[in-house]
Amino acid sequence: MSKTYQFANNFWWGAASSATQSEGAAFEDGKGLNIFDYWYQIEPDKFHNQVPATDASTFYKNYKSDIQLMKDINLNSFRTSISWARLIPGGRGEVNPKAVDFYNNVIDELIAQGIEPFFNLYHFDMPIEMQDIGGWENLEVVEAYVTYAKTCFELFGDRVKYWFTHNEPIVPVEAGYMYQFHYPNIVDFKRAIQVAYYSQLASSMAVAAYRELQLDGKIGIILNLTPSYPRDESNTTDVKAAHICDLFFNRSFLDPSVKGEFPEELMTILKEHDHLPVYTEEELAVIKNNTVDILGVNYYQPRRVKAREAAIAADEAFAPEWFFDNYEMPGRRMNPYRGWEIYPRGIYDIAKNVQENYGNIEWYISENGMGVEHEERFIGEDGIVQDDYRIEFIQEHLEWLHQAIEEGANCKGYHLWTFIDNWSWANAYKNRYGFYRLDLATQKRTIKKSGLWMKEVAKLNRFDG
Ligand code: BGP
Repeated sequence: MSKTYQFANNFWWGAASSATQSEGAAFEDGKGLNIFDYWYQIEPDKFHNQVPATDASTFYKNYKSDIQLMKDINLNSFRTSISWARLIPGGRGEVNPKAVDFYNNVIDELIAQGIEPFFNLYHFDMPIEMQDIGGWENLEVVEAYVTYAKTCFELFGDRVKYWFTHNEPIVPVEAGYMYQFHYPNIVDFKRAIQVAYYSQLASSMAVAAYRELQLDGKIGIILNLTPSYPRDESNTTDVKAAHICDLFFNRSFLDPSVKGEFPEELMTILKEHDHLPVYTEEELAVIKNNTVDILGVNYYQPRRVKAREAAIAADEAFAPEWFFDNYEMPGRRMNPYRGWEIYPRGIYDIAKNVQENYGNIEWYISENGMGVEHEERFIGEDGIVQDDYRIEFIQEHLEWLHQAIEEGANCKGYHLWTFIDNWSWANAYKNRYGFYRLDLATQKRTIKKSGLWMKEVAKLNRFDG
């Protein structure tokens, strides 16, 4: 029997992207280089098919017609970011007037089309000059970021009402300082912890700066909350492994952002292993006093873990992997076109956790989506990608989200990753996610079947499941 899933009239139906992943024009109009622009210059092979961010989908030039495409499918919110290196080339000093014009134009156009701007300040794209002096390991960079954040609030805060300090701050920690996925490709867990701590401090200081300006809006942080499930719920060592994984990869930012404190258990583990970051009591007070108003949640797939099996080798440096192994659960449902697990119920579990343990703070899905390699194989005779798999993916996640909302979860919106297929860090255009297909050669945008589906859902605030 079919059921109607009705959402609130003011629910945000949106899509998400980020500056570096959509703007293109990486070297134009005074923009400075960020770590990805620079990394491409020295190691182009690290990028899928050697495609750089310069080839992102030209939102810098086509923002007007792209916003019209959002309007065409009835989206009422758009989550993107400001490029620090475009607004303040080099990371500190003069503001780039062309960037101010660009972001003003984008904001004004979104508002004119009835689309709410959700703006994030930092999406992995550190200005290279800031990285050169140590990136998030250096307090000077934290201060430069806070000045940049304040500049954004002053320039755009009269119209942007939803602000976020970071997107997935754990990713630069893991990708840049633990697992060598992103520049600066360092493997050093002690340094990773300092990066995490100063990223959190930067976020809390930006919240303080926002509050001082007394603007009429809300500020939060976007976290990739990844539920970590134990192999065996009845095995205490597996359960403990999942718990520690959650402490390291979710609660390390969630707790200080929402509750103002790092989890005590996490601090004890770090202390025992001589891995506490450099910190001061004044900084901890800033974190304590500047918790967020709102939360963005990115959810793609869960993490499954089991108790670590191998003994710790004498020369093995301390790392989260001391406590758990990843677990490839037999029979788990995989996305056959990208290799990530599909587990829609995870969104419900996140919602319950936020409701029960984080004061039921207002939140939004700020990213959720299904990446597909070689999506051209699904283009139908009418030229439209027949992405029924994506419709099914979105619908199932929305069904679980709907159930959580019915049970009191304070989720106010859903943003698909992404709007038009976009460039993605080292993966470039490998995985396509958009409501619109992007033809790389011509830059032509063509709606997909999922875009047509969302057009109806966003119009009616409901769908039949
Ligand atoms: C998220 C990031 C996005 C985007 C997405 C898809 O973690 O916030 O910026 O990259 O993942 O990633 P990918 O294109 O690598 O599949």
